[in-house]
Amino acid sequence: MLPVKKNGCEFMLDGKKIIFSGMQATGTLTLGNYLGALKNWVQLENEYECFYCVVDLHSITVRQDPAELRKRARALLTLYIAAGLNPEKNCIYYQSHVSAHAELSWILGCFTYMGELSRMTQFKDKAAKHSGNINAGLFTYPVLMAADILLFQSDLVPVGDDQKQHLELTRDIAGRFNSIYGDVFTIPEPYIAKQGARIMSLQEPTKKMSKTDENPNASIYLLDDPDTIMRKFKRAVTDSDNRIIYSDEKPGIKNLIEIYALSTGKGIEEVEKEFDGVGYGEFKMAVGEAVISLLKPLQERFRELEKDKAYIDGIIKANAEKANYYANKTLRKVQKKVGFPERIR
Ligand code: ATP
Ligand code: LTN
Repeated sequence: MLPVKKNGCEFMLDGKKIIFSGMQATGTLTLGNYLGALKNWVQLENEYECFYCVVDLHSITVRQDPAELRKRARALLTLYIAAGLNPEKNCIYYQSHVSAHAELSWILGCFTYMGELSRMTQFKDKAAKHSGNINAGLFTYPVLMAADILLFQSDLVPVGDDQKQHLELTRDIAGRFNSIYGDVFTIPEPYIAKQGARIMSLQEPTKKMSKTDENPNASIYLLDDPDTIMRKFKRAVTDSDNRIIYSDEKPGIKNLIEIYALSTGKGIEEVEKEFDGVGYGEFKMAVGEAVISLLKPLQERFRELEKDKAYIDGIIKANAEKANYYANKTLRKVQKKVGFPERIR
């Protein structure tokens, strides 16, 4: 493979465009995380050079139990692989194993305005939800996210549409830095799927499905057993009109149609036709069955991988080395640009 120079940083990436994304180890992944993000990542590995991070630094913006966090972070990394990401082709790693994330975040924080950060809707939502712990990390969370993305000279960032605002801020910070110091960072583009970008809560379908929802019936977790999945769909909040139509006025049914369509690979209109005249009870069972079949192979693969400690450890080690290598290239360049003294070797 030939080294490729990208903004002065050497990338041995065969000229492919670079993709970066991450997920927080704050809970077990939901169907929303899968359909809105992870499932789409799997299709990108041949065309792009991909980095997928378990963003454990971000996770501590909300108080975590240490043993639980460690366990969840490992489960998340294992789920990335179980969902089909080949760890030989995709660099799957823990954010906390690459200290450049935190170092670049500090520097970028000095190029980000308080006003910009206070406009972030995720901050407002999380501050309201955790009113007893509105810490500075929660506020500067998007700066760390910008550092994640910019460290790898990423071209594209596949995320659900809740992250669009953070992506725009990342672009602003990168542009601001480049306008002072020259072309240091690649300006990333969001990569948001048309369908599935926002899977909604089964209990409050006007709110996104989230892995930290207090009501476990609101979310389908990727490791839920078939009975639990079926029970949650049967209890899903809908309306009393009993017609299966994809409409903004029927958020519960709209969400179920979308989940069914994405799980089976069918189009929205095809689904409407298939269930024309069918009652909600029967439809909910069909959605449950479709999701159970969708998740079955992933769950089986997860159980196998979980037992293979040496294999997962090997991936963690090798990929952390790769990620450190590329991240440090950008970090050293940034440090030089802002005027930090050269390292004596
Ligand atoms: P938390 O509950 O801790 O806020 P979360 O479930 O929102 O977490 P994240 O770790 O913040 O999940 O997000 C991981 C990825 O999943 C992101 O790309 C995000 O855009 C996507 N995502 C999260 N929730 C949904 C959803 N309901 N529908 C579609 N995509 C989603
Ligand atoms: N903020 C994101 C998680 C995240 C991320 C990233 C996504 C952290 N760093 C870099 C894409 C690229 C979230 O809450 N879903």
